[in-house]
Amino acid sequence: MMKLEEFLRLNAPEELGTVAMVVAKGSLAVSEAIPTKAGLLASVNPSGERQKAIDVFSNDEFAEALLGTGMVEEVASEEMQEPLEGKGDVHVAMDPLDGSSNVETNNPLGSIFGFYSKRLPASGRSLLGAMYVTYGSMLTITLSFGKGVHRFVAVRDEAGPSSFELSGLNLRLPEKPEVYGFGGSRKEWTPPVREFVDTLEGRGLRTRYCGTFVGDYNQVLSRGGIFAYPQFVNRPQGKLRVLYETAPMAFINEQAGGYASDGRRNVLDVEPRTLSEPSPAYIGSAEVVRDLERMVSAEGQN
Ligand code: AFP
Repeated sequence: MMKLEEFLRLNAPEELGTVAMVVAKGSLAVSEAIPTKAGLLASVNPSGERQKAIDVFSNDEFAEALLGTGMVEEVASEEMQEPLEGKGDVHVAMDPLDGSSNVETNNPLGSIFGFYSKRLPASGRSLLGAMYVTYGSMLTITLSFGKGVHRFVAVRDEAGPSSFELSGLNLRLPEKPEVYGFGGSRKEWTPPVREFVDTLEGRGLRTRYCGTFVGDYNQVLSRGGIFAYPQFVNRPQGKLRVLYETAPMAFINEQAGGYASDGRRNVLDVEPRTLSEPSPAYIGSAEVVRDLERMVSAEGQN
């Protein structure tokens, strides 16, 4: 079995390997803290959502560890108004605890990291790598530095601390798409999104939705299909943030043979003007997402 440290030493540029390793260690601390830090704090994040103790803890844990590497020039986070400044070349955008409203129901949670080469905000085209953590039935890390997608699982060693062991090399989306999950409700979706969803069951897909982007995407990566947080009639920009969420996941998805769209173009081509700019997102098996893109963009031309 190959451990994450060794994999990174052999397969990642030194800076990214160091940064990925501190994220992995941070995820162990976050995972342990979830049961005790689920109470509500009276603070609100830049998007106006109430923060829980675990949101603040995971933000601080990852930000401090990343800046402590001496390789990170800035850390921008969904949980902070302004990026934190450090010294180095890597620009990190993170959602330190994705799906935190799932704490109460014990559905999976996640963390998402984009490693950019440019000052933020920047488009996904300047991503050097990306990774996501799943806090589910297993703690896993899925990452890409532009040469395939690889997965590691945290294994508790009886004699010592947990380590991350390779569990999947060069992951690819399966050819036959099986699942779909769309955020929001039918009446909120725009007509082409509704029409597209109506075609999916006829194509043999079935619905699966857990309410955490990472958890929902993770099953699309394993089973094939599509996850979307779409454009709404009254919320044309959707909900998910380009910099922290959709671009890093699109980077990984593309490396696994998939495609991600904002409805008109590749998510990686979206140029966010602000750190927390949202965008509709449709991500998963290339053929399915391209069909959706055709339907959504055709509607726009009428
Ligand atoms: P929270 O972090 O507030 O739980 O939001 C999670 C999220 O941003 C993303 O992870 C999910 O895909 C999406 O929201 C779920 O949104 P709905 O609750 O509207 O289904």
